Amino acid sequence: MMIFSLIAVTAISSIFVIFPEVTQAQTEENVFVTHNGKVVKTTGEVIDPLYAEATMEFDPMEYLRDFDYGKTSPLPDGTTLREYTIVAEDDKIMEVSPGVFYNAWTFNGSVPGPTIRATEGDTVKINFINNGSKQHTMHFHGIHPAEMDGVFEVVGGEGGQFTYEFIAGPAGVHPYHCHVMPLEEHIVHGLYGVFIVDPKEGREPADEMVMVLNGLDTDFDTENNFYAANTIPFYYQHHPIQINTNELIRIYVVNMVEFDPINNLHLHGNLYKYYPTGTDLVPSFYTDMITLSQTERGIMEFEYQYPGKYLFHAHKVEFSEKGWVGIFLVSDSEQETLSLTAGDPNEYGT
Ligand SMILES: [Cu+2]
Repeated sequence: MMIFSLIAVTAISSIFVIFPEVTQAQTEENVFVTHNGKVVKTTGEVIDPLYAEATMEFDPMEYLRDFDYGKTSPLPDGTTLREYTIVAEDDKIMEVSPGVFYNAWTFNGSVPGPTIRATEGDTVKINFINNGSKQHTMHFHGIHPAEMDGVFEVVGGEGGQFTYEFIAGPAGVHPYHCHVMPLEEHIVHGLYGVFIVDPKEGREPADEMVMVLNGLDTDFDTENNFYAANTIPFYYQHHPIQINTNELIRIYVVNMVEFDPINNLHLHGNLYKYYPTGTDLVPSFYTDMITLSQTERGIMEFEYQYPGKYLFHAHKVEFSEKGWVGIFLVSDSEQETLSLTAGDPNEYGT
């Protein structure tokens, strides 16, 4: 405990030395020394976690299967209105790994923001409130009018508001993100999330999950220091995702890694059907490996035949060794069914 405290104090003190003061929003370059002694320049804002009051917690297991369907109400023409309130902030500090602090910019207090879900043809209404110190917007990928694109209608900080309203479509999985310049900075700090549009006819029932592939530039040198599926490096390796044999798994995967031109996803002991962008109901590939550029995304579907532990990870090994790796823990659904029915006195008669 002593040693841990000492390490923690040393780590925090070294951050204090590296970031001696909270700098104000500015456009001139800051020159500073990173954790590993490299001297770098950045126009980004450097916040000292010791002096930041707003900390945030993020639970990747909860995020994985959490879908925000909004507040629904019927419209006179028989279609559905879905309303969401999204609040942007840019002062949160998140401990992404022990002793590693990150100035997270958030939609509704998390990175990624909430997974917004609607059905094709629904009217989506987003009440956007910018409580950050900088200008932010919400730019959705998909089809919508120009003035709903979240690019030119910049929303000022300290309470600025804008209402985005459009018809959800096309069916598929799309990213949303802030589109204020410098874009790279606004994205890499965490202002992004997933927008799922379900086809009108629905999809086959499945155990559904969202995986946002992200990178964390913790020392502001425009290179990622950590990689992850859903923000926390190595999280699903230490907390395997529990699934069952012979059960359809559907993953909505979105690549939001900046700085590196590609990312990829390899699944062990299995292959998956892959639907690029999720816009077609017929899969384009049956593979164990996809490669994704920035904001490329799609839907993966698979079932495990055999129980056990299976890795999934970037096959760009640098990324997996810096955190983008996880485990599916597959339970035998047959055995579970057997053990449940074995105790049923009506099963064999009395
Ligand atoms: Cu922004």
